[in-house]
Amino acid sequence: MDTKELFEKHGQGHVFKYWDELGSKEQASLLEQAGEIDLGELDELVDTFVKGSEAKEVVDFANLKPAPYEKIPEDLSEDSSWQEAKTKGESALRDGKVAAFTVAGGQGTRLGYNGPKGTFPISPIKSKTLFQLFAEKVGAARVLYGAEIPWFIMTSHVNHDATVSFFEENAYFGLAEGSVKFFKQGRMAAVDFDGKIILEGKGTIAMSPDGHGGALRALERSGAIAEMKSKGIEILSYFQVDNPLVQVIDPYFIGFHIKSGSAMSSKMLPKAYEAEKLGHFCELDGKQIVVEYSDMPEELTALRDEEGKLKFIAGSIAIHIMDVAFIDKIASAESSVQLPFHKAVKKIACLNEGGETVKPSDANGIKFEMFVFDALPFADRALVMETTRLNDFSPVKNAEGVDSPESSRADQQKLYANWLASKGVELEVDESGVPVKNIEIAASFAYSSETFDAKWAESTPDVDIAGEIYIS
Ligand code: UD2
Repeated sequence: MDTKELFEKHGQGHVFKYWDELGSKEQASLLEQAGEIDLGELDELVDTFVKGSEAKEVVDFANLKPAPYEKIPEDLSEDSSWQEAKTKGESALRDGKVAAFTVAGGQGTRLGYNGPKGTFPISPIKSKTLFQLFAEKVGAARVLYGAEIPWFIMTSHVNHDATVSFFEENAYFGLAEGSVKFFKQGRMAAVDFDGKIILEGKGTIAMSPDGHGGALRALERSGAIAEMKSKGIEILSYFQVDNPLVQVIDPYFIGFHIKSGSAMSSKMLPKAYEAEKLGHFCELDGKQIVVEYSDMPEELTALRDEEGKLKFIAGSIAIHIMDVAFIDKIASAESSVQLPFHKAVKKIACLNEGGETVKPSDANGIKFEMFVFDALPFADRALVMETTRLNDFSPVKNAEGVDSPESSRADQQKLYANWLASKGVELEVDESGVPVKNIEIAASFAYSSETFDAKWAESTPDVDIAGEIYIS
């Protein structure tokens, strides 16, 4: 059966409505897109999410419990369990068992920025981009541990070429070219409210990235997992492209993952307020799950213990450690595991009656995405470790207000000021604790409080607190 017949059989023959008007290149491109669609999978999604009465995945909220987590002590250096973890993490790093992994396939629409999100300038003085900040942290960790620490970056069809060109133009920010590896995530067709695939142009299907959960199968399909296995890499340090404060490589986190025998570990923050847009780490039937903020009933989000503390306090900040063997187990071609899809109702560019592309003013269709944290219940063990906002989390999501470039730059400066204050260098700060004069510390100098301590002891820089401070 040829592709067109197959689409007709699945009630999607309209995808080829304009076939005869297309040139041969456009026909080839349409066939390529069509070939990426798993029609059986799409039929099931339409049955569940479009025709089915159940709009959302059902979680048994009555039996949902908060997930336990490893609490962060006041002073890490005084805590034997944390020091043991650090030692284990450092030796895995020195032994070349760890790679860094960034999911950077998203579209960044909320930020109102058109390029790949990683190319967004975000550091307070030098306006370094997100990608440059991560590159510098990877580079610094390579020097510190004397290991290759390859860096894998997942892009999508929307931003792959622009991302790769950006690294080329910037000489990979000093990292060896072959040590940064890009691969594209998969994509899914969008459907209208009747379950019909949406055409964005006469020869173009409306397709969008399959969610960060698509990372697992993309890692497998791209050959990245095979490459890691051949290099002896056992552990992936996973983070999102939108968070300039992420440590990228954290020996404590890697060590806790190893020492607890976890297959997939996560960093958590106590939620700052009930409605904060973070998923919740929970337990259900002895398995760890994340319930996304939008799926959690308000009465559970607001539930408090006797001390007035939020009961479901553990917020997910999308920083994970994953065993390569675990990814291989659940995402290999032989695996029977399928991460669930989630639906997102969106405004999707489509063709009008006259065959012209239009952007609708109201939501007109559904996109399907997988979430990486849905892999957690498949892990025999899954550890959650507490971190602090200052040291790990200040994402750039919105153009203004909460989680904006402005708030993230302020948080970066608070962290740097905090490091200096620990050495007795007090900067003048405003009422929210942000230094009045700009400050930036390059990862080549330090990318965590401990690397800062070590570098400061080795070569204390001259700091002129009267002006802008850049330490590199
Ligand atoms: C995510 C989490 C939320 C919390 C928050 C922390 C989900 C559903 N929610 O919220 O619980 O942890 O992050 O910041 O994840 N991406 C891809 N490919 C895709 C889609 C996304 O690579 O197809 C990347 C994207 O580039 C970004 C990250 O995943 O780095 C997060 O995606 P998002 O902005 O959709 O997630 P958000 O902010 O709703």
